[in-house]
Amino acid sequence: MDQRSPGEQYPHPHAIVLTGTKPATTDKVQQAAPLSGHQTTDGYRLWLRDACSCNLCVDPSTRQKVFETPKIPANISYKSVTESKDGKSISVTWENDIPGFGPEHTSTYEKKELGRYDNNPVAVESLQANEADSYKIWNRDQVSEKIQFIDYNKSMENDKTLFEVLKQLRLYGLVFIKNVPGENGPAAMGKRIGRLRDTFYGETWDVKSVAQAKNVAYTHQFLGFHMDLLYMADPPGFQLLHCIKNSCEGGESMFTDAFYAVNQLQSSQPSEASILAEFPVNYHYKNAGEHYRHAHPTVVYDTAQSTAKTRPVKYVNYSPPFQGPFNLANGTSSTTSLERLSAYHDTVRQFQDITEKEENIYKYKMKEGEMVIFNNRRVLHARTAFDVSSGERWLKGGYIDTDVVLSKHRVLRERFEEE
Ligand SMILES: O=C(O)CCC(=O)C(=O)O
Ligand SMILES: [Fe+2]
Ligand SMILES: [Zn+2]
Repeated sequence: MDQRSPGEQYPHPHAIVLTGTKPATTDKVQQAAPLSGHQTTDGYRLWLRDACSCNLCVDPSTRQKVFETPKIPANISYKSVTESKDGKSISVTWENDIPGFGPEHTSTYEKKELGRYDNNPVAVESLQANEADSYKIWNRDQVSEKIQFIDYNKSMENDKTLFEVLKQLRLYGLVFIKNVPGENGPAAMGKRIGRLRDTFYGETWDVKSVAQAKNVAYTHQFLGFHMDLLYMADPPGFQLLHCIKNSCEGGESMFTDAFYAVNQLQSSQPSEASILAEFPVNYHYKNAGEHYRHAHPTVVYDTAQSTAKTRPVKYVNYSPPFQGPFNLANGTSSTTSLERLSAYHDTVRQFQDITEKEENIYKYKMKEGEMVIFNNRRVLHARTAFDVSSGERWLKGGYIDTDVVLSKHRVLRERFEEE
């Protein structure tokens, strides 16, 4: 939170408060060396000033930016640019700096750090779990080779092991934890990673077959491939399911990589695949005193990373059991016209065919004491029917937000993968 009111001056003891901006001296040649090329442009000057993270510009305690980008004068320029003796950093002083910043303000930048941002819009986003070059799409054989069952105690006690868990999630969106004690693995793991997402199902919830179930998951029926909570605007990024009892016949878990299916469609029918990103699908949950609804397209591309050649997928939204009727714009050329519905239907059928092919499904009957964690915006989950007369089945579930997982991942990555 910003404690200052807008317009209040910057509280630096030595700052000289200017009330206006001086016009730039046009007769003075800019001393921009050792900067060169695009780094001498007006745009880069603005970028560099904005990026200063000295103790005057970024509060050392909160680590938050103290000035606002619009306050940078358009005519700001370099007073001096010098390179450090070891050549690893540069220091800049400013002409026409932001009002309130005096001559003592020196901006210092690590060249390596500048390079990270330079000409690389992806650099800042490169820690995204769904980043194109960091996820590996899979079919059954590929994931079977890579899937890991990681020891619970090790992942709780050892940060490097937890990093392995998060890495599996980033790459494949699927990981298993074994030797999970007690009856609430999601609560413990949620706390270990950060915190669980609380929903109307509770912080954690029980997947058991019950009478008058309020969700198809809480029955013994076959449950087809789906994602959870798509009737919300921001569905949870990750889901945890801890198997406490599974002595019934049936009740096998199935997982399939929806990104793989999109990828296959894209390469075989690029023109048809695009409708998956355009046609909105309604999801709803209206039951037991709740009424949630939200529309999502089946595919969301990561526009921040698109190039002419690739269209990396950011999310897939697919959850047939929770679908509501489609909106219709009869007789118009709108996204949701009847014609477009037919085209959508055609393509989503092909999408489903791919996700349901046996060679694309990782099928596994979870044992007591095992917990699966998967990316709910990428990997579809399903389970086979089970026979309640033959035993007992009980899973404990929970959700974690993508941001929470990414935050932990970034912190651990910095420790264990220092580039
Ligand atoms: O019973 C299962 O294995 C999965 C149930 C389910 O889809 C869920 O809890 O989200
Ligand atoms: Fe589910
Ligand atoms: Zn600064």
